[in-house]
Amino acid sequence: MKKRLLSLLIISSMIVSLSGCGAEEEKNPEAASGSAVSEAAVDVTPEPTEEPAEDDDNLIEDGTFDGDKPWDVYTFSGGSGSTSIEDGELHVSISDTGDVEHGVQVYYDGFSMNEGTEYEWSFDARSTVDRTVSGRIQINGGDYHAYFVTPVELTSEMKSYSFSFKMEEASDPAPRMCFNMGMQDDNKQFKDHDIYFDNIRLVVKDASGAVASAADEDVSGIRLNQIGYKPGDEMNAVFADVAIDSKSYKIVDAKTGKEVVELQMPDGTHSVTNANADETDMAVDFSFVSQMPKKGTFKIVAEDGTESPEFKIGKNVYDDLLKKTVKMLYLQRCGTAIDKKHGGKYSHKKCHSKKATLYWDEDVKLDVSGGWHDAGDYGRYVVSGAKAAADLLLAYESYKDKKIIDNVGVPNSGDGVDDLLQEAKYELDWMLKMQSENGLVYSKVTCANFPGTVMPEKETEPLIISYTSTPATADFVAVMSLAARLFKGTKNASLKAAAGKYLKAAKKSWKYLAKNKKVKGHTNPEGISTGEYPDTKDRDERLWAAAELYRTTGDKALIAFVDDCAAEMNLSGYGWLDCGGYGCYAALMNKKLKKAAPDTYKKIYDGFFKIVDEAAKTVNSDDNPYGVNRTDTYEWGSNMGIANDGMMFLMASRISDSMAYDNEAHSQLDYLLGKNPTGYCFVTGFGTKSPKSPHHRPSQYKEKAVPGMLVGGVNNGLDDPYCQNVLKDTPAAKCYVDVDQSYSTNEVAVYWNSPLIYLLAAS
Ligand code: G3I
Ligand code: 9MR
Ligand code: ZN
Repeated sequence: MKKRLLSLLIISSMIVSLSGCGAEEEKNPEAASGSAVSEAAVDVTPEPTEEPAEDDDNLIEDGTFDGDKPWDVYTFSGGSGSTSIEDGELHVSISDTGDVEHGVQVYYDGFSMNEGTEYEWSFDARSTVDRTVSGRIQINGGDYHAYFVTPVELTSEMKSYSFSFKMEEASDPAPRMCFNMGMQDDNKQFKDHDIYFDNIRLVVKDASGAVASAADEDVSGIRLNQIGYKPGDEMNAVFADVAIDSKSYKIVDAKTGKEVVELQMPDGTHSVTNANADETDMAVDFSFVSQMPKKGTFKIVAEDGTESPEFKIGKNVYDDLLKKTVKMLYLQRCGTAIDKKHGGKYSHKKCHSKKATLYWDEDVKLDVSGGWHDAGDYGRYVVSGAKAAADLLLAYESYKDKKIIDNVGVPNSGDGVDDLLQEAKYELDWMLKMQSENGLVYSKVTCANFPGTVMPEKETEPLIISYTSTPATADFVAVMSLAARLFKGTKNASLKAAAGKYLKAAKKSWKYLAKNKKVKGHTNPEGISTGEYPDTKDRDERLWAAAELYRTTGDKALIAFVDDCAAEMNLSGYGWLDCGGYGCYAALMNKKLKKAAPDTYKKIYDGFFKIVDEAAKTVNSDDNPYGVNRTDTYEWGSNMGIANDGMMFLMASRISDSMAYDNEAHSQLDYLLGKNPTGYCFVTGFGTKSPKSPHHRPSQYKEKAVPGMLVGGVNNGLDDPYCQNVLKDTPAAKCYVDVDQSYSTNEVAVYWNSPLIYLLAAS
């Protein structure tokens, strides 16, 4: 803060934008202008403040800029600027406003606002050119509409501004205060100039009208799989901070409330301190209760009356869930129209079908239409897509004898061909188009930036193909080889024809990799801000590629490559980043390898089972009531990690030709479906308590979540501004929030659904 006598300011004609959020505004995430929610009363108190008031009640930390942390700046569409602290003021240096209002946006996140409360917003500001900027307090995500917006006319003289307004919308625990300093309504663009702010204050003026917000209530303190169990499954619940001294509990019929059976706590049941969830937990095993009926819908009732969510027992408990998780992939299809019959509310016109341009050569335009939209965004990425397609193919390969999945409710359902294969084919046919001349595979095709909350066909910015990478290329080889093998074994002519093409493509890319051992990693090219999927190592991908291609072709020349890549650090993972686990599986299910190279086989076998057994130990450890393979680290997309662990255990059972790890696998499914510290069944539309507001553009646009989507889940890395605000004091294992702004906990993705599909196909 600079001590100065501020000049007198009279705000005479304050215009408050009351325009709604039109479709045009939704195009760019940070763009939307004011909504009709806040009525601004302009405070025309022209009192200059010589000494600022005591600032204890300021909701903005260091609004006087006495520290050394400037606000952050976001630039878009030609805008360019930076921030610094200069002489106790926030200095914004702008070299180009760009051509949209939010071309340069300086922002502050980290406060909260309550419905019905009146606020006063004040600050001092000046600019080296006479111009208008837009002061906004807005929702920080979705359509970014403003709770309060006002033009701020700046001159070279430091003036103070003050506004008061009432928060008319629902309380927001994580809004954004910002100044949009791009091109304003009068279409004026500016080049080099500087803007200064000081004494930024937001204070509660009148809280008497505040509306109490409904707390997000837990369904109950008993956590269990909210979908249910098949007869014979291991069944267990966690009593989290409730009834932990219970000696008995009841199972009641959920509909009639009638007691089915009263049970004593099994011997050895005891409570433990669960530091990561900040709870005292008691794991209760009710698996082998012979009195338990084979069919029905039930609840657990603890001694103190606490009730669990409902769960079913029955042979078909997962059928509907499996169908919807596969249908989700169909609804993610790009480059095609989704009709009313199959898409219902989420039907849409053909999207993303224009040719895409190579990032490094604008003269080259390619047809790379097709594939799935990756997640809540509409990008299409090879490494994540390969993982998703592989899971479907492996689920088919492993469980086809148990059931054919041909009733998902997509156009090709009921044709006698497994829907998992057809859905995977949709992605693989797109991936073929991503193969470049020399065999290297392009990493992704996206627009330069993420779009606003629009349906897919409304994302019409130019499509850009990013650089090739060796991880993408090796993934391509692996999944094409796998598909070729499986498709060849079907009776379907179109799949058989595809098998030939896939194998040819796999060999071409492998040829490149075999000759070029150097890793070519991937990072975002400058100016592209969509998903990065950065990866700088490719030995795990190469292991998978060589093992899968060898399993399909029997070409012994590949053994040396398998052996070469089979070092311990490359043997784990089933994700877009680490995928050595797939390589192990391809190698260890291959009798040819065992025979031709027993040492290599043993090396991989030992390495793989070391990982599996360590994971099983953690899952089963006494102080780990939720039975997952992790303690204090929940990364972005942890639900994928947990589903992947489930796959790993099932694969270990298959490799060892036993059911040795099936219970551990089921425990991962239980976590995803409700036996976790958040009490959420993490799949939209399923369970007693499930995500309602996923970060998924079609769901956000339609204001109703597509059913059957697994959200990312707990993430104590707090990787988005919303959860940074709201979850900062939350224990690790509970860092999840069902709000669409929180893309780092509540987004969905095709490759998060796919390992869940694998688990459900196995169940
Ligand atoms: O590799 C480290 C690991 O060593 C460490 O133990 C762990 C602990 O946090 O972090 C690991 O890195 C994480 C990495 O994912 C791998 O799991 C990063 O912290 C984390 O930020 C990173 O998140 C990824 C995110 O993009 C940001 O890059 C997610 O996995 C990935 O699923 C997500 O993908 C996005 C796409 O970019 C765009 N489309 C939507 C999609 C889903 O959100
Ligand atoms: O929608 C985007 C999501 O798919 C990504 O996983 C995420 C991280 O890259 O980013 C989301 O987009 C947000 C962007 O990163 C920052 N501005 C807000 C965007 C949407 O809320
Ligand atoms: Zn599309």
